[in-house]
Amino acid sequence: MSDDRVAQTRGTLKAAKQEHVLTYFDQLDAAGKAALLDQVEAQDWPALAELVETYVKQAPPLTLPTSIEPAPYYPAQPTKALADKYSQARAHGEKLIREGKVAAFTVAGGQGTRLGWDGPKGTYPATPVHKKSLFQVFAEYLIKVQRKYNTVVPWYIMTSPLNDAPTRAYFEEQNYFGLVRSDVTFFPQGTIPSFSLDGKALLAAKGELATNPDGHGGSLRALSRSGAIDDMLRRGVEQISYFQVDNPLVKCIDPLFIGLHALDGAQMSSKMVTKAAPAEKVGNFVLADGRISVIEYSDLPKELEQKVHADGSPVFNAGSIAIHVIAVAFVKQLNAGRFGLPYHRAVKKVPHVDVKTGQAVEPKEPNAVKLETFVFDALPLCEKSIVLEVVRAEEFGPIKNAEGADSAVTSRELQSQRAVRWLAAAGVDVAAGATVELSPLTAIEPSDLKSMSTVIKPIGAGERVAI
Ligand code: UD2
Repeated sequence: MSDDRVAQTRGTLKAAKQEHVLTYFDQLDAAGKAALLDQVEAQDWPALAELVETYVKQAPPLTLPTSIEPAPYYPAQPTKALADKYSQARAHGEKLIREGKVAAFTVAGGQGTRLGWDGPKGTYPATPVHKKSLFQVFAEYLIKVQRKYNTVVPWYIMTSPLNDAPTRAYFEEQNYFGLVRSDVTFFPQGTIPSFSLDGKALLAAKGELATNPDGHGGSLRALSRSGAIDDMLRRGVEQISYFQVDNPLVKCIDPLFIGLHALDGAQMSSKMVTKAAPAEKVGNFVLADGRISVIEYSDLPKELEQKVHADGSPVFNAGSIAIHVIAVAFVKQLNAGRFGLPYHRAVKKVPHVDVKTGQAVEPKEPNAVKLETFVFDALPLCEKSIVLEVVRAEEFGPIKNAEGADSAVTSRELQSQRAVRWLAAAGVDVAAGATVELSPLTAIEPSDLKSMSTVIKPIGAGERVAI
């Protein structure tokens, strides 16, 4: 490796007040030196130096928009006036799907620390009877859509450098669940150094920066840098159906949502559920200075959170479930300019090497700042954005925690209850207390079960059945 390269990197780090990163450089072997230089050069140090001042050394002051109103939304049940629009939108969404203009996109780069699962979160056993993984549920959903509409829905999965290899290996092992391999694309998201509270980039080892994934907001850049957007354009894909890896109830591809978004000429749209309680820990959809935006639960002023209508119902009732449709042209346009999403700051425990002593430190208290961007912060950049209300029990049952709320136990229960509702609506006799798993290959919406009542045997109390 050239002395010039090392000198240049030292200079860049020095200008950013981060020269300690190369403290142990001379002790590394040739491969170690090259790896550290590669890692350092991949970061934008002048930009990081600014971030350290604005976001790391102190939390930036919270600036709220001047006007915060509830966001307008399409209701889950169309009013009479909207009934025709919903039918047209569904038909339009189906047309786009049939014509191969829709892709699925899963953000699966998170560290999943709350779940305590030793592997990519998408490999977590999610379903109530067969314990199929989250990835399998989505794969079956996409196979069903492809069969139903005689089309191809390419699937893009954003990983992180930490879980990319095990995610790919898992799909290989499972033979892609029957999907066509060339229609499934993995790409890792970006990372950003984790900083000490006084703004120094931490070292995970003597020859390695400690980094964290740059948040799901990083997906908007990673889609472009990885070549995924070019691949979509080659395939004629116009709309991206975006969902998180943690929700097995998600409608991976929803013709109504896609159709409403496309007919209204929106760039990025969102689904919302009525919050379970005013202080529920989800982002809030608002109209902020005239633009649809999400304000995190922790940032919504208390008086707005608790504000009620005359009938006592909360005014800010629209919770984000992190499901979006994003126009390919919008992602391309963002990346053509210099767009930057705001950073969010979290203080966490990050093990590291102490540069003064060379000793490994396992912190007992939070010692580091992790910076992330959030995808919903792109909403105010849209000229047009719509919000569609959906029924929580039908579309939201995430697995986030090892136990308690939003755990595998609650999600499996919700999956089974939804299956029972759909089967009962199709005329199948299901006794209370049964556990039912409905594969997306069988049905992705209640109408797929029409006329199944004659084929499916009645299900007795206490039975565990997978259909
Ligand atoms: C998110 C939303 C919350 C609500 C909830 C619904 C934020 C900040 N909050 O909360 O408002 O909508 O979801 O379930 O988004 N991910 C990456 N890369 C990263 C970080 C995350 O791919 O660098 C993925 C992660 O794999 C997961 C998703 O983003 O699929 C959500 O991440 P989270 O668990 O940090 O978000 P959560 O549950 O706190």
